[in-house]
Amino acid sequence: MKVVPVWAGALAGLVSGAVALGVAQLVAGFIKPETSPVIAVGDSAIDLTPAPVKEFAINTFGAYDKTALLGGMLLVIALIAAGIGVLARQRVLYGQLGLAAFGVVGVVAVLTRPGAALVDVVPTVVGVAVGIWALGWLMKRAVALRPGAAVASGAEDVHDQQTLEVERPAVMRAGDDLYAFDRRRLLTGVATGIVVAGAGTVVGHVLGGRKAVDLARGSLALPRSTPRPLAAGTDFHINGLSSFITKNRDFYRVDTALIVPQVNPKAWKLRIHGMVDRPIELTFDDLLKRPLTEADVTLTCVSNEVGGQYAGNARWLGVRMADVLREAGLQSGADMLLSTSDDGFTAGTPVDVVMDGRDALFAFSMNGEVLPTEHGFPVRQVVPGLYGYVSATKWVVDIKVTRFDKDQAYWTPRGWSAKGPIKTESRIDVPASGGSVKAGRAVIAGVAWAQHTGIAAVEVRVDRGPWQQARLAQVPGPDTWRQWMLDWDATPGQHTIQVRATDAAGRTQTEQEAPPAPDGATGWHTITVNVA
Ligand SMILES: Nc1nc2c(c(=O)[nH]1)N[C@H]1C(S)=C(S)[C@@H](COP(=O)(O)O)O[C@H]1N2
Ligand SMILES: [Mo]
Repeated sequence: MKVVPVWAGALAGLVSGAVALGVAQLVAGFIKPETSPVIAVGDSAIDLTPAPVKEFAINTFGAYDKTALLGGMLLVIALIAAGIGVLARQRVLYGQLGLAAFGVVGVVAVLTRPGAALVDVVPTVVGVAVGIWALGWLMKRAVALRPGAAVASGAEDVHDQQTLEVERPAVMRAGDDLYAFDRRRLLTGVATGIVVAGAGTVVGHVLGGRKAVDLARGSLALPRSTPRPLAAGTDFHINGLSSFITKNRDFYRVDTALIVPQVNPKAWKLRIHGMVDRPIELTFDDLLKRPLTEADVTLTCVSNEVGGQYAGNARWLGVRMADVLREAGLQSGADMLLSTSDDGFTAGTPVDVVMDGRDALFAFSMNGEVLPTEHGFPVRQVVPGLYGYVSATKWVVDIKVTRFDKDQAYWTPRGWSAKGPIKTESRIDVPASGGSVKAGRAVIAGVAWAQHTGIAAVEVRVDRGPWQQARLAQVPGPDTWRQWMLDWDATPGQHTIQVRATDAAGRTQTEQEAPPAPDGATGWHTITVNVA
């Protein structure tokens, strides 16, 4: 084995250690995140660290003290693993014993955590077992029989290092010169190991994070809101017509997150800073203790095409953004709230809109349920009247009070308007576009929205005939969409149906067609149906 250079032994040890940790993380992700040996050893290290050292770490690294600890730990582990690999050059078994000793430390750490159970050692044991196997496999790949030496020994045996070391016949012991270092095979093995270690770590982390947040979501008791029944007459209950309230599971979802951010409410904080007199940091508990507001608000995405489905209406419960901002003390000249989500997305919301008395909320509940993770748990913004990309930051963690001429939010340099008031829109839900209808009495119905102004009228025309006034459902206020319907005597043949809405300020939707970019689509929703 001495034919294996020191660097190669160290590399094999390093990768075996990484595989052990990656596999352990993966298994822990499935079972219980806290049972990952890295976390357990880290927690133990924190507990065992003398107070002065801890204070030094916190003073030196600030909020990054945990990251620094983890980094330091991984560095030490890496050095030991490399050493184990160098040892394995003497004899693979020595290296494997070294890994096993490592495992023992991990097992002890896991078992001494408060509330530990015996099964908690499973991730460590499985991880170390796979690591031990990986080391043997890598060391085997690192040596090959020299060309021409095959006659003497039998090519099959050569790659079985463990028996090779112990049972090698005397004639072969004569020298390692029978064997050569096989760099290429070792490196392909190393690459495989890195992939396994990386995938295990990432997948385990995601699974574990999700589990912890699901648990937190499930056990959260929402503060009671002043129960407010749904205003009567908001829903015509027509088949195929969007219900007034969109169920959480049917609510459209738009965000830039590949993996839904998992934010634990226990660790969540909202920082408000920038052009304020008193910067604020709120915890989730702080938020729940504040006066609450419940509001029915229709969210709309700027990417919604005329007639599209990127709109939904829900009852949100949360804290008024204006109350919190007033406490922080907005400085004059500030005109933008730059909110940042846990995953780095940003939105720029006009200060005057949030402060004008409307129900702009830091929301933590949606339709009476704890906010679903994909809709921003634990806290998201909801601002009536603005498209989501400039206002509805999910997983919100930071608000910088600033100016539009100083800062830009996520979508602005990507070709979307810096400000995004929602354009008045109406949509035909029934009959379905391109569908067929039985001749005779039929109904045309849909929804229309003009958030924070409200819908005053909806008109429908068939085959470009005269506009007819649709009947409007009730609404609790100006911030939701409004159902509309019209009885129709459907005659056989193909028909074109069009709709247009007028907002409470008397402005009728423009016929002018515009695409969603840069600030929202316009035009009249037009469908064709077949009547038979
Ligand atoms: N963190 C984060 N929040 C976000 C987004 C995002 O990409 N990331 N997208 C916004 C956009 S464009 C819209 S339309 C709404 C959609 O909210 P929903 O997914 O709950 O329907 O979220 C907004 N909030
Ligand atoms: Mo959006």
